[in-house]
Order: sequence, then C-alpha cells, then structure tokens
Amino acid sequence: MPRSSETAFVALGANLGDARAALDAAFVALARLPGTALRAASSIYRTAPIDSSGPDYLNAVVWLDTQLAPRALLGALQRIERAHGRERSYRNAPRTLDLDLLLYGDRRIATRLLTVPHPRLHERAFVLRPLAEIAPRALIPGFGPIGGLLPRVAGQRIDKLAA
Ligand code: A4P
Ligand code: MG
Repeated sequence: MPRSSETAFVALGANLGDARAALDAAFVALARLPGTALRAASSIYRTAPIDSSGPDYLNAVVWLDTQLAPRALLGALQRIERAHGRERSYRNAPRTLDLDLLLYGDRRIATRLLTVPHPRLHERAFVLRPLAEIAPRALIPGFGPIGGLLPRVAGQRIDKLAA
C-alpha cells in the first residue's frame, strides 16, 4: 500500500558558478522525485552570505508533497546536489548547490544524519523569507508561527529577484 503524502519544505542555496542555473535545475529535479509533487516554489532571492564568505547567494524554498520518508528524502536531496551542484572542473571543487530539508510535516527529528526542523532555520532570513512567501502560516516545531520569527532576521540583506 502506498505511503500517504507528507508536507516537506526544502531550502535551495547556491553561490558559486551559475547559481541561477543550479537552482533552476534543482527545481526540475525536485519535481521529478519519485512519489513527490512540487506544490509551490518561492521566488528566487539574492542574499548576503551568513556565516560564509564569497559572492552573494541565490536562495529559494520549495513545498513538496512526498511519499518519501525523511531519510529517503535527504538521500534524494544529496543525489541532486551531487548531480547538479558540483563544479566538475577539478577534484573536490566547491559545491555550488545546497539542498536542506527544513520541515517534514510537524515532525521533530534528531539523528546523526538528519535534524528537522533544520537547526539554523529560525535565525536565517534567506530561509524564513522564502518559506513565509509560500507558507505564511507555517508552524515551526519548537518555535511556533513563522511570523514570529521574521522580525528577528529583519537586519539581514535579502532581495527578491524579478521573476
Ligand atoms: N543534515 C542534518 N540535518 C539536515 C537537514 N535538515 N537537511 C546533515 C540537510 N542536511 C542535514 O550538510 C552536512 C550534513 O548535514 C549532511 O551530511 C546531512 O547528513 P551539507 O549540506 O553537506 O554541508 P554544509 O552545506 O556545510 O552544511 P549545511 O548545514 O547545509 O550548512 P548551512 O549551515 O546550511 O550553511 N548564506 C546565505 N545567504 N545563503 C545560504 O544558502 N548557506 C550556508 C550553508 C551558509 N550561509 C549562507 C547559505
Ligand atoms: Mg546542506
């Protein structure tokens, strides 16, 4: 019997190479995951690096309805990162695509490989703003309504790109 679907939110980030192309490829790959439907994609945002250096990032968030279990979904995200995100120019070149599992239903998960909600979600405008765009009433387990978190990150530079 097929598993029932669960709501999952995934953050996309890239700041090396052709970041826009990496995000566009990731949207397509996410929509093609088995047992998964892409319900919504946020705008793409240009954001200042946080705890990181280099050029500005491009960030976005997608809403998936998925039959994949959390660990299987994480594995699928990592395969997409590997397929679309690495500069192939030289060995161990920097990763150009980061896919993080933000939320999985109302679950709280703390295993060696997976922490949900994503542990830094609540302090990052580059996650909260696109998430709020597509899910303005999202409840973050352990933190409550997303609207209560946004004022705390108001000082972080983030600009929505034209579609
Ligand atoms: N892992 C545990 N929980 C999760 C989860 N919920 N989603 C584990 C995804 N992975 C999770 O991740 C390292 C390990 O985290 C994985 O093996 C997985 O088992 P990674 O993506 O390989 O490594 P990383 O990129 O160094 O770590 P992470 O956690 O993605 O980094 P951060 O903290 O998210 O920071 N500034 C702007 N403006 N925009 C950005 O997108 N991104 C980062 C990355 C920093 N600053 C940024 C941005
Ligand atoms: Mg990551």
